[in-house]
Amino acid sequence: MAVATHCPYCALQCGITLDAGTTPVGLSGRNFETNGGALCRKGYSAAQLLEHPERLHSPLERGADGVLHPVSWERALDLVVHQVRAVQQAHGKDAVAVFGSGSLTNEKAYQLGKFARLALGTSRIDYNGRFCMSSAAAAGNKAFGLDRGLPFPLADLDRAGTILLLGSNVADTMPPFVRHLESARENGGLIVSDPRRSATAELADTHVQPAPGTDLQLLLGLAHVLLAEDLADTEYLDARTWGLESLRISLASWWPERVQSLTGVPASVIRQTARTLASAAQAARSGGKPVYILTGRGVEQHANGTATVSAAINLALLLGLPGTLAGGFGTITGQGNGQGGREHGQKADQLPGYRKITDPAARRHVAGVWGVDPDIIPGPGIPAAQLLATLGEPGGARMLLMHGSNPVISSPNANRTAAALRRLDYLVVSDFFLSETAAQADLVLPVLQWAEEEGTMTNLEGRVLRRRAALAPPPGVRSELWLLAELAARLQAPTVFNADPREVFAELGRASAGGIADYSGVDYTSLDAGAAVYWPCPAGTPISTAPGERSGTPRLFLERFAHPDGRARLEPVYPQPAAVDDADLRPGTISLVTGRLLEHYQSGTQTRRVAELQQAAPAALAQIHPDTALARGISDGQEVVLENSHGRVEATACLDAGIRLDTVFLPFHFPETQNANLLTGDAVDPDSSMPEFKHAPVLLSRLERHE
Ligand SMILES: Nc1nc2c(c(=O)[nH]1)N[C@H]1C(S)=C(S)[C@@H](COP(=O)(O)OP(=O)(O)OC[C@H]3O[C@@H](n4cnc5c(=O)[nH]c(N)nc54)[C@H](O)[C@@H]3O)O[C@H]1N2
Ligand SMILES: Nc1nc2c(c(=O)[nH]1)N[C@H]1C(S)=C(S)[C@@H](COP(=O)(O)OP(=O)(O)OC[C@H]3O[C@@H](n4cnc5c(=O)[nH]c(N)nc54)[C@H](O)[C@@H]3O)O[C@H]1N2
Ligand code: SF4
Ligand SMILES: [Mo]
Repeated sequence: MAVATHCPYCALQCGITLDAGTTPVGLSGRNFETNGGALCRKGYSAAQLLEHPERLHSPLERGADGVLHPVSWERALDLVVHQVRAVQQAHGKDAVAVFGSGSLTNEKAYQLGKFARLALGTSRIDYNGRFCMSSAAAAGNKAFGLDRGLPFPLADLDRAGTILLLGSNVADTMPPFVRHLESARENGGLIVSDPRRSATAELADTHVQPAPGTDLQLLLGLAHVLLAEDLADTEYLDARTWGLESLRISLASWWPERVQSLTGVPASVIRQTARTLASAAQAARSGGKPVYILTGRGVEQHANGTATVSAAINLALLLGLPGTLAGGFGTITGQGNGQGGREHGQKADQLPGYRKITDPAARRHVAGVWGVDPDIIPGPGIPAAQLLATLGEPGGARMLLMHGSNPVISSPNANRTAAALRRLDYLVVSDFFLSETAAQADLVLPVLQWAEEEGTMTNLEGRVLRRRAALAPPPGVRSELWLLAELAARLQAPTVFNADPREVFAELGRASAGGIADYSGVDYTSLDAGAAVYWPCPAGTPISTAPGERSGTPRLFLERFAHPDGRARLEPVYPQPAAVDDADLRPGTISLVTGRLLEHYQSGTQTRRVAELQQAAPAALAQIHPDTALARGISDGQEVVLENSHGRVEATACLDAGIRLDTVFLPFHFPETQNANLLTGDAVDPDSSMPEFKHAPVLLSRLERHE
């Protein structure tokens, strides 16, 4: 029987039809608003992982021989409970930590947060979205009082005349997204900022190539020109924002020639771009084509990531765009449930509904839904990079439960993470494959994949979608909701944990009611009947199931921003000098930028197991400018070494004149000696705790083999 569901991978959540009646399971693109029926190679091949021979079918316990052996679920659950008790008795509640994921359904993300706080009584929970959306979230919260990646339906871009896309390579990371850039392209208005000529930059009418980590200065320069040339929308600024005067002061010294010297983007291009944006915005206000500013990880995954997104939002506000039909600002969420995953309590400082864990009223409300005393809910924990770095150290956690991340590959300074995981007393990893992190675990728990479970995901537009089961659970494999419910009961949690996704969603709705991300008006029945629902959607909101109609809040901020006074905040930002280890200030150092290839997803646990994807991109290629290579005696296809004070990576040179001379690019999908995160450091953004993934000083040389 054909089942309508969505792709397991990224936040575009393309529509998919699964047919379990065929062998192998049939998978095809389904006409859905974000993808128009198209899928990328990852989506098309996703069903191959359902019946993959390396799929885990039994819990695995590390024996005295150091090897992982199959054990029964009974034993596995007992082991977890025994270890939790032993570790917490010896070292306190916070000695057990939980790490979640933007891949989890809303139901699992919610349940994991509740499990950490109530069943374990620990404050130590955070998730891999910290590595993904945190800078955009921090800046969105400051400016608008609310963080929803796109505060408008993606289809709104289909009318755009101008799009400024900063640090996003959707042509590789979300190929069907490109259709939503077509209108701007036809208008000659697609402007892309990327230090390399990415597949997306290739599509642009204007490609600016700032030095890695300098988009902040570029954006300050653009905003400076708007104010210096009187091009800002003062009527909008007066009516809908606060802070113009302090913003003006902060921008005074960012004249284009100074910005050129820091970014490498010519002053003339900065002036021209600012004027183009201003005239397009002015035209849009009088009924012309809308103007959008969008950010991706390229500008967010820096120690100045939050400041950079704030600068991009300031630019959009100066142009009078957010909260109008003349355009807007948005950030392109990454993981499948990167949006919902950041709303329901996986974050160290958060309770469901995007509530603050430090807010007494929020604690009372959520405790009421959970049927517990608010005082037993722990306070805020610590962010992901810090949580990982301190494992096994005094004050750090000694036991870790991992759900949906593979930090041996994907966390910054991977050598440090691997050492931290080794210091743990006990590591439990839930996954469907033996990821590099699972391979280090004391206990591995096999869980269901997307096509075997029911649930909801919230896509990059804030639209709540149904993930549907097309296949029965394989033998030996359990759902994570079942797992958490069983463990909670055995740990004598002070409240009930339901294992039925529909029930959990209804509870999540109640817990989120009155919060920023209010889901209380959403239910499975209306989603199943085809309703397009965007949060916030408080209980009682009329829901339409008519095709083409939208319910909830498809467009945020049209009347007011989410701050109590309804106004957006202009946030003055002052660039801070980059923190670089002295050891890395050597002559000949260039900037390592990391990111994604079309064929692979994240740490590669899934896509490196799909033969056609693995064959298409089997190993790490280092993208290097031919002149940079020539100066180091490197030719195309040769083995190279990249090194710095954190580690050393081997890769194959791929010469490409589209990348800056001072920059080298590596994908982060590969393990062992090809793991790009061996080179990323410990710096994090002061507001969001986002690691500096996109900028690391490295020395590049030819690999000399001494056999
Ligand atoms: N194929 C594939 N698709 C994916 C994923 C995947 O792993 N593989 N992951 C999903 C997830 S979780 C995410 S978060 C998204 C990420 O999607 P994107 O943000 O599009 O992906 P990245 O490749 O991380 O970075 C985008 C671009 O930023 C550029 N960049 C690096 N440093 C800078 C800089 O300082 N300034 C500017 N302007 N640009 C810079 C890089 O050269 C790169 O082309 O993709 C989602 N889709
Ligand atoms: N150098 C560098 N590093 C980066 C980035 C970068 O651009 N450069 N990007 C960062 C970003 S944006 C992200 S999002 C992270 C992502 O990196 P990770 O957090 O490692 O994410 P995945 O590779 O998706 O890992 C998910 C793991 O969970 C499993 N999994 C998937 N779904 C489920 C589920 O429902 N339940 C359970 N229990 N397991 C599941 C998968 O099999 C896989 O092993 O990487 C970050 N790291
Ligand atoms: S673009 Fe994203 S959601 Fe769509 S098929 Fe590819 S991985 Fe799946
Ligand atoms: Mo991400």
